[in-house]
Amino acid sequence: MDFIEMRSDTLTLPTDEMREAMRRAEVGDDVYGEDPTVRRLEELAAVKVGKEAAMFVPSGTMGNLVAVMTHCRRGDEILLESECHIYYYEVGGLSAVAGVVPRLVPGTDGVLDPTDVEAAIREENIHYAPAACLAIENTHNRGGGTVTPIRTMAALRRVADEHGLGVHLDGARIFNASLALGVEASEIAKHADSVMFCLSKGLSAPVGSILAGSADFIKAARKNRKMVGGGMRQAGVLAAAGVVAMEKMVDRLVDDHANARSLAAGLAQIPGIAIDLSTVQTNIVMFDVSALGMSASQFASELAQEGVRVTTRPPYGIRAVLNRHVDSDGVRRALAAVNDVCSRRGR
Ligand code: TLP
Repeated sequence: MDFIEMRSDTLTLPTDEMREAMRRAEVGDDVYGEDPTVRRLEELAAVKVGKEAAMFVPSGTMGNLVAVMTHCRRGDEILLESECHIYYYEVGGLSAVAGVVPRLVPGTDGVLDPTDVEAAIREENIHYAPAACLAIENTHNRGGGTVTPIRTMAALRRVADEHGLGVHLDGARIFNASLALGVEASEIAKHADSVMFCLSKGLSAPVGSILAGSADFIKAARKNRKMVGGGMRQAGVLAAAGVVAMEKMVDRLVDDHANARSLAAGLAQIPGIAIDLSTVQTNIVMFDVSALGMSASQFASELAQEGVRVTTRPPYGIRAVLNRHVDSDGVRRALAAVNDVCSRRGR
């Protein structure tokens, strides 16, 4: 890449080892349960997050949707953090497809307060949609890659238990959370009944996510996955890259976190850029350009002309996601480019 790609960690390309594993993958028809590579990935993934069973899905969005369909009946209520991915970025599938009613609870930078969740759960009343599930996102995308601490996960679990709710964890970036918290991913996932995580983000697989849970949960989820068209055939070609992602790519996320911290520290020095360093906990860096008198999209397009790609959080927010294609030299070049854009604005 001759530009610095920080729009997302989803833009990471498969490694040579992944491509080679894909070429060699032993495959079968996975709808018949006969793809050995998919099975291997699912077994590996279940162990990694400490669940009985796991299922390969084409995307995180489908993993979350199928989880919601499996936890809830149509007309049930699901509690979610107001800015969470399931609500914000999944095309309303939770209502349009799963038929559930979202009840939003604002968090702090995406982190839910168990007391607020408890207050949002309504006692049974003939008028109300029955609450069936609580969804937690860790790390939290719109929060800026923020991490929900283990004690908060445990407290949220207690609240859910007291009210008979299932707990789903959108752990698209659970290994980033695990690294930031200094615990195994299974220590985070144990506070949820189901967990979705992505192979296709910082772990660099070309396609695919995992939904894990109890054997019964995954059995029901397989049927829901089939319903929404996620029954794949010789999917071992894709799963093979997922196996490499799980076995070889988790430890390298530490580099993305270090690069995110140095990008954030550099941005904090540039006049016109506002950044809350306390939210920079993993591989996402959010900052604000309002003081430059530019919209986020104006800023992003000027930066793109300097060879640095980021996404916008309108009206003034910018998101940069560190990934394996951006090294410390890339961070340095990105900071120089931001500096240039800011200086042109007379800052
Ligand atoms: N996030 C993408 C975009 O959809 C915004 C990104 O670039 O960050 N949960 C979380 C927390 C996510 O961040 C994402 C993807 C998903 C679920 C969905 O995964 P995919 O893209 O595989 O459907």
